Amino acid sequence: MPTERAPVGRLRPALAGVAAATFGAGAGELAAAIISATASPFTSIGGLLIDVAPPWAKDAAIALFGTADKLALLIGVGVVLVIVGALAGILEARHPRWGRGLFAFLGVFGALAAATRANASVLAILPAAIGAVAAMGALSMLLVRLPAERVAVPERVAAPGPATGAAAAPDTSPARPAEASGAAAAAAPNVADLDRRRFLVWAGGTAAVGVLAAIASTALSAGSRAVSTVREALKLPAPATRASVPASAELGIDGLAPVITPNGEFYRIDTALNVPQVDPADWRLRIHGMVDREVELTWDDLLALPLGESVTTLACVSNEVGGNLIGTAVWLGHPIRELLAHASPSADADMVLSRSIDGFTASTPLDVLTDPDREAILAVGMNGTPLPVEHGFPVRMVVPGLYGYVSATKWVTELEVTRFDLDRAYWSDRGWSERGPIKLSSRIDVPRVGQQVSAGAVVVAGVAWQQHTGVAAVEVQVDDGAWQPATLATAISADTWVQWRYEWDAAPGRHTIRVRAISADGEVQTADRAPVAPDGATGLHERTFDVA
Ligand SMILES: Nc1nc2c(c(=O)[nH]1)N[C@H]1C(S)=C(S)[C@@H](COP(=O)(O)O)O[C@H]1N2
Ligand SMILES: [Mo]
Repeated sequence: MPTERAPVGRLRPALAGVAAATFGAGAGELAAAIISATASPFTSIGGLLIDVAPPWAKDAAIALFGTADKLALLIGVGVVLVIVGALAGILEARHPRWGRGLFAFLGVFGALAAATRANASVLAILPAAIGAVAAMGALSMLLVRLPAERVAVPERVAAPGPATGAAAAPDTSPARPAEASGAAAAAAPNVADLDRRRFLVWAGGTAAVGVLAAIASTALSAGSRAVSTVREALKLPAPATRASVPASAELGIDGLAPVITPNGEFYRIDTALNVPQVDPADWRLRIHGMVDREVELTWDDLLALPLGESVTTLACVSNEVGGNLIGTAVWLGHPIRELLAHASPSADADMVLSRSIDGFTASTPLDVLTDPDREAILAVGMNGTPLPVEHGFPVRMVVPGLYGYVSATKWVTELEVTRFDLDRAYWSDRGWSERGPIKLSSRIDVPRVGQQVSAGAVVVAGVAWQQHTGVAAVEVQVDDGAWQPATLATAISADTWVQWRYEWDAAPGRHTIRVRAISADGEVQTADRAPVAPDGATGLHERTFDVA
């Protein structure tokens, strides 16, 4: 039967759909930048995926993309958006309303994702809703502009306007036999070319507006940039007590991790897709739960308390043997035990669940936080500056001896005194141990991987750690020889890593160097390998060199 509904091609409707999706995404991001940065449909969908992803998927993403895993996720969300957009275009061209329905569904999904983010307000559903409506509108608008030759003939004839008025041109095109019937088909070559071009201009323009809106949204979320401005203008009070880093703690060997890690080189682990922006003026810490008195603290309250410097090595439970998810800083802060003493925890409490503005939580044993001999602090400073925004500005926790996931809450806003048998923290819900004391470990930094090693005297060097216990000795093994003592630099304290060096008389050929640490408790670092999950890797770090 001649075209009641002509076969509609797929390419242009798909293009229209992708353009409409881009337009909608741009509108949604722009709305989020104006209404609430945390309601960005893109990042809230990404964030939702991170939170619901099974642990193996996260581990695979980290293995595949390393610390670029978040970027990979956002690109993935973008690719899905393009695919769904194309699908919506094709659907809408065949079954009007189905494509728009798909966009509506996407909008509901985005709104749900935004509404379930930590600290979401009711306004959080707006950007996704606005984005979906924009995409639906753009899709309808583009589909009526689909080029003539692809549209059913009756509709063409019925369509008023200058395009049909130009039907005087004779059909000179043998290339379109399928359309060689009726007045509209006779007009096809010119009109269709014009329509095609017009369609591409509209589709391209729609997509471009979407991209521009997305760019504008990143510029507009500069509201968030205000926090880094506040931070830069900030001057922390002078420390009441200073930490001393003995010169002999630093061996100064090229390629060896410096004993104090510069802020810009400090590793970062975040569950949140965008770095939380907390203005100190709005910051509050609430200590509540199983306590006699609730305590609330403002930024000014905290700065008015005595702030002391302490040097602590922070380590991530996801650090592989030999890995670099570890760093040491001079932290400035106030002991958490003092604040807990004000709150007066009940006798049967055994855990503090700290909570971040981004929804992250950590479960820290109460006795670790109240230990008078351990500098578990609310930190405001890192290596002489206010905390960098990405390291928890304005306030984070630092607890010597525990992996970061159970202790080092950044952007901390709540300490809930509770019990391990009542509450679970973010990572404990995802298969990691509820307690995370740092395991004894050591690493070879020098010679570096791939470095040319010549026969003769070769300096081997690295770091060793077991925070809050301390390292008594480090030993090195060449091939299958006897374990030889390395020389230790001065340890800053038991809460920090210590550098070590070993002079190796290297003979030509292939050799493997292995390192192990012995703790102040007399524990010898085990050679038994354990994976990072659920409570930290074990095994010995080794490197193989071809000595020339
Ligand atoms: N709010 C928040 N705090 C957090 C995390 C997080 O994802 N969000 N990661 C934790 C983990 S797993 C580690 S190892 C340390 C890392 O701190 P850094 O990023 O400053 O090195 O922070 C901890 N605190
Ligand atoms: Mo971590």
